[in-house]
Amino acid sequence: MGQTLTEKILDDHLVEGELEPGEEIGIEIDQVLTQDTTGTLVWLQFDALDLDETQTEVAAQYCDHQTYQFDFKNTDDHRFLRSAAGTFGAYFSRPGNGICHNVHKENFAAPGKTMLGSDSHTPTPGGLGELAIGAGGLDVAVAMGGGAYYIEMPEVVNVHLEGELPEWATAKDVILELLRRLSVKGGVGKIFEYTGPGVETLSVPERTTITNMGTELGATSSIFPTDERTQEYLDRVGRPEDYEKVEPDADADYHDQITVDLSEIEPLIAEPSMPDNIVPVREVAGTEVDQVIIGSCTNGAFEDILPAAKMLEGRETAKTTDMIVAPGSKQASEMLARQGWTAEMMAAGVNFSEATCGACIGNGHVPASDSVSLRTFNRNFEGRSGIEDDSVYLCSPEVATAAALTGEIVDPRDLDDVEDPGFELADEYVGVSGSDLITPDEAVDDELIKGPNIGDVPLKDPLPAGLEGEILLKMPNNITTDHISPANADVLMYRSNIPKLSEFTLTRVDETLPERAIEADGGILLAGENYGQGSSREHAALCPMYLGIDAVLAQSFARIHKANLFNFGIVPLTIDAATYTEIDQGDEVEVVDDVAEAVRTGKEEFTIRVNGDWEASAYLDASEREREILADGGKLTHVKQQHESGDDAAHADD
Ligand code: MIC
Ligand code: SF4
Repeated sequence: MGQTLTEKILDDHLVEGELEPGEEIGIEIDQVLTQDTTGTLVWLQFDALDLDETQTEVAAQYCDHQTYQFDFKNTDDHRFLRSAAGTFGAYFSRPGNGICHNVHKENFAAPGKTMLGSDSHTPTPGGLGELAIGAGGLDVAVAMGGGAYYIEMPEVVNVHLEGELPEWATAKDVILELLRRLSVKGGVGKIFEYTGPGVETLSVPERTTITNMGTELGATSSIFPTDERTQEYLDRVGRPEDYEKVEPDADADYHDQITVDLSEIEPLIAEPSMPDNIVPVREVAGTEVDQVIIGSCTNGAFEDILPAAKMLEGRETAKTTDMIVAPGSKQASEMLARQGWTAEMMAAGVNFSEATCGACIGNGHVPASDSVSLRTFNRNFEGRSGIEDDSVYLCSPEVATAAALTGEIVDPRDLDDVEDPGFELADEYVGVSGSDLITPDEAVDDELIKGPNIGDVPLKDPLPAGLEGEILLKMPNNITTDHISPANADVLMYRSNIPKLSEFTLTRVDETLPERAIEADGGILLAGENYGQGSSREHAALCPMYLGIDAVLAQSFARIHKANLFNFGIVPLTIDAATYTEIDQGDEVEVVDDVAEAVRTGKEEFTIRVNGDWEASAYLDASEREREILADGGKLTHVKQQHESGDDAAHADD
């Protein structure tokens, strides 16, 4: 049997383990990406590990999430990040230069490489045949220091594309169709590999829309083979030499296959408030729309905004509907401006934003109360836009623009006088201003500059023998990291100040949680399926750890969040549905076994006693390495100990 493309790239980078689904493997990482709201912890931990220089081929620090700098603390974070990039040898992309995934795609994404990034949409360059994975900041820091990245070998699923997209159907609709079929947890433990004759009908930016939003399926990554379309894109962005042919063997053995006939795709939309709440646009046509935003790492590229600009040319947006365009990169902004499209869009009523994540996480353009917002983004989790009870829909730039023109949701196929603008690449990608991407050689700092809000990363004690506590919160299925550690303007400024950030932990579910956790001197959390889906932010584990949470009992965990729980010494135990139903908030739960001993010796089934009254089983699914990390009280302590004992963990093992 031949190999899948995923297996080939992993094989080339394998430093430990075997490529058997479910087995833990260690891989070498070529490129690393980090951004402003996870990056501060990455560098603080890089420094705490006594690492002094990045070892990967590319390490890039972007400033994209909080570029409006509402507070001096945001600006201090950016200054710290520039100083860290300079001190340790990373590229530094200045605030306003664009969203990490967009700028990385334009400048560094390359076939056959591996990448780790402290952002969940890191898989975006999969559209160019790069195997890119999102992870917690500490894992990224270790990889940047030359350490391997460890992961359970995912199952590789073949998404076989046939046919060609019809008029008005877009790449966004392809990934929405997969979300419709598979749901937000359909991709957990999987890598989606796209093959088939439909691949060559999609250009690189269309492919990266699909790989970007594969994250919403819960997938570890998504990847396309490379071909003439990849070469064409790399030629036009000025990096023809980065092209390499990468593809699966003809007889590659996939775990599963899904077929998507592109010719049957129609305009789709995700209704509030989950990215898998998909319906055909026609089903919700007529819904009045108050706000439309085009942007984000999914659909904020030059090629995504161009169709909107063409649709708007010579027309006006509805008086009831505000339209905002937030390009994904300054390069896209500059190109649109130079070609005259910015002026066309402005004349049509568009309000232009700087290149930023911004509204995607509730930083700016917060919808009005009781209003409808249509966005080309990838997530519409409740409250993420900055207001609880929001009504955010996700769709393609074409569907968004149709709504801006008519004031209501409309399938663009039903527009009378507007033609499908199609999808095209620019002849040449110009305008990456040299001063916005500072190379390691051009670094302007050589020591860390910390503002008063930038604190140390707290550590946890080694795992004790006894583990017991009150169930402080019982939560339903699909709790996101946005619930656990929100990311809007009031909160983001504390990403480098864990004691302060902890005060916001899970307050979107129950505002008394932080106070109660401190009063009770810690405790245990209880959740349903897919706990911790969404972002890679390790703050969603670090803050609960700071509040004294020792364990999370859940029916299942999202991949990155589970890794972050290990990294910060919180025990993630899986329970069945019946146990979940029977345990209530306020119950006292005790793990009967000697936890430290059981974790170290590889025990998988634990007994929990509830209210001293009845017992149930809870399971720990962890590799030997994860067990050691947990028992030591977290990865920072674990790696430091290995360092001190002469085992150069950060470079060799961990
Ligand atoms: C997101 O889309 O939720 C974020 C904000 O980009 C996060 C990173 C963060 O919390 O800083 C992600 O996707 O990992
Ligand atoms: Fe930024 Fe939104 Fe993309 Fe996250 S999903 S990186 S917040 S644009």
